Amino acid sequence: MLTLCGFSASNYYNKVKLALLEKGLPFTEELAWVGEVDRSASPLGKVPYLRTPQGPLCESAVIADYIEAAHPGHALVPADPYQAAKVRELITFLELHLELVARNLYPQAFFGGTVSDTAKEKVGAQLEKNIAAFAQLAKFGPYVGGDSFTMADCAAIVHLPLVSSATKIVYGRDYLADLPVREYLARMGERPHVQRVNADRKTNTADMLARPKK
Ligand SMILES: N[C@@H](CCC(=O)N[C@@H](CS)C(=O)NCC(=O)O)C(=O)O
Repeated sequence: MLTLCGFSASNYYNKVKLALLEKGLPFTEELAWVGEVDRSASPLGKVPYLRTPQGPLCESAVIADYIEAAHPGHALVPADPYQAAKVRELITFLELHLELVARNLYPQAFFGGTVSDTAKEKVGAQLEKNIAAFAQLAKFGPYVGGDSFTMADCAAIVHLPLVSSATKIVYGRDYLADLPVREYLARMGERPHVQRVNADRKTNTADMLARPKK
């Protein structure tokens, strides 16, 4: 049995949860807020982490690779090595070149803090460049990598909305507006497992906000 640990307001957690659901794998969830992480399983204290019959694993991309390799049924990564690499290429762009850059804006966008003008300028320029590069790779036809649902969609469904919201709030403009992201997310939102992940995210976000501040 697999146990996914973390909390449903986390997009990294949801990327793995969606992959497990789409693959039809049985799993349980173990709630672990930031600060309550089992550091023997996730030494940096980050979520998600996965308990497997062989031991724990952390880092969402690594966990996604493990799930796919250990349970090849309902494949979310193509068997062809080149096509598989194209899926991983998209995931790398989404995680590293979009989400991780946009994350510098989150203190102001979502947590009531501020980001300096210098940082805003630097992050804005980096995002413009990275989004243009991502646009060259993404197909949205109808899935992010082309004609089938893959692990890249599990990443796109959780990462793209945050990039849109953060840029809209901080710069007054959605930096993804020129891509068909809204239509894509609406299409993906029709999938029952995406609906479940989104519903759990809303409930868990409310729980998180209601927690006493430490
Ligand atoms: N590279 C990690 C990032 C995970 C991550 O940053 N998770 C956030 C929650 S969304 C977290 O645990 N933050 C707490 C911290 O960094 O201490 C992954 O892909 O799993």
